Amino acid sequence: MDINQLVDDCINAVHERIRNLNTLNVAIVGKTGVGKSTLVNSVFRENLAETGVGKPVTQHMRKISKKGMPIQIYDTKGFELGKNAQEEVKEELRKLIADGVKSNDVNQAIHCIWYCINAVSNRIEPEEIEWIRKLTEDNQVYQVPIIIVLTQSISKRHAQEMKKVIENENLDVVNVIPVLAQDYEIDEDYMVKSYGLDTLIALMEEVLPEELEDTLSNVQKASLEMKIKKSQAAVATAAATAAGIGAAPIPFADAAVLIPTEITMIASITAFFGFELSKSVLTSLVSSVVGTAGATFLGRTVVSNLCKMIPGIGSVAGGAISGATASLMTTALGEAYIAVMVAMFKGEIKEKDLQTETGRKKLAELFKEKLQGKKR
Ligand SMILES: Nc1nc2c(ncn2[C@@H]2O[C@H](COP(=O)(O)OP(=O)(O)O)[C@@H](O)[C@H]2O)c(=O)[nH]1
Ligand SMILES: [Mg+2]
Repeated sequence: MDINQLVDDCINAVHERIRNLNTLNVAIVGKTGVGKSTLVNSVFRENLAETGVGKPVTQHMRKISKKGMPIQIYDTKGFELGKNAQEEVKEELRKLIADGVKSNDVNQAIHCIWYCINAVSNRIEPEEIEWIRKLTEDNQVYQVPIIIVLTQSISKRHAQEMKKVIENENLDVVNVIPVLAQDYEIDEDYMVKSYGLDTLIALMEEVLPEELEDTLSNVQKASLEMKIKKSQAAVATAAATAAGIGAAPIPFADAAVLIPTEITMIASITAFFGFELSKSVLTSLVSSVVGTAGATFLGRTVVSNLCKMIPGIGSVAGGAISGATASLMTTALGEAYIAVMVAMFKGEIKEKDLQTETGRKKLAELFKEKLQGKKR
């Protein structure tokens, strides 16, 4: 198998993995100006609210989506316009939820509602509390999780007080989460750092049905922790599969039988990080895994390179790969790939770096470090 073929297989596997993700549908309610769009842009990748396509679906609601992203946001407008408008929003939302359930399709269902209240204001309007209470009553049938998000919570103490006031209302919501979606500049010398978005994602992970967990990891950018945790689970699964394959020891030259398992693992990790990697980037990644840029064949080359790199595998008995070795190799590869994804997520490695010789060297170094079990 040559590298080009391997890269193509990887790309296809990544596309397939992403294509198979279910679509997450979130409805967001709240007055104009509370910070709904800012929240969406900060929680989800690609500045969704800004760059996505918004399509009116009802009088007070538009659906924001973007090609290649398995998420749809139902964004309300006009909630501040008074009682009539608020009644209409509730009715439209109720219908949206009911239609979703009727469709019997997970991709059409509303999975979560964010009710946004601006924490800068000093009080919560009783009419808003009553609106939420009515919504939760209607919601007894379908039980869509409702999260109250306290947006622009510049003062944490103040936000906590507001959270308590709301909690004392005993509304049937999953939680009240204070967030500051973007850093807030008080003056030249003082900046309040954004916070709370990872808590919101952790809560989403808890309340969403399992079939949307992979999607959440893909579309969100607020919790690196979630991406890493899910990726490590994919590595553990692949390592277990590899151990099974190696249970009857594999001759050195046939190590390529492990490749499909490893491609599946790489595809999952890529999907959890939500990168759309171009062919040239994946080529760089794959060639650095293989080690020598000029290597055309996997199998013996890769395995012997890996065995040299990973401590404890040097002594492969009888020229065959055991289950334990297959599992170790797969784990090392997975960990190395996660490390690269993390570096890319943090912007330490840029996609365009991978087109350059220096960038590729850096990547190869990182792989080598990881394969040798070094911590960065
Ligand atoms: N610094 C900062 N500004 C915010 C935040 N949330 C909202 N804003 C500002 O508040 C204004 C209204 O926010 P927007 O997201 O458009 O509210 P929407 O009408 O609910 O979508 C904008 O000028 C935002 O820049 C935040 O978390 N941090
Ligand atoms: Mg908006």
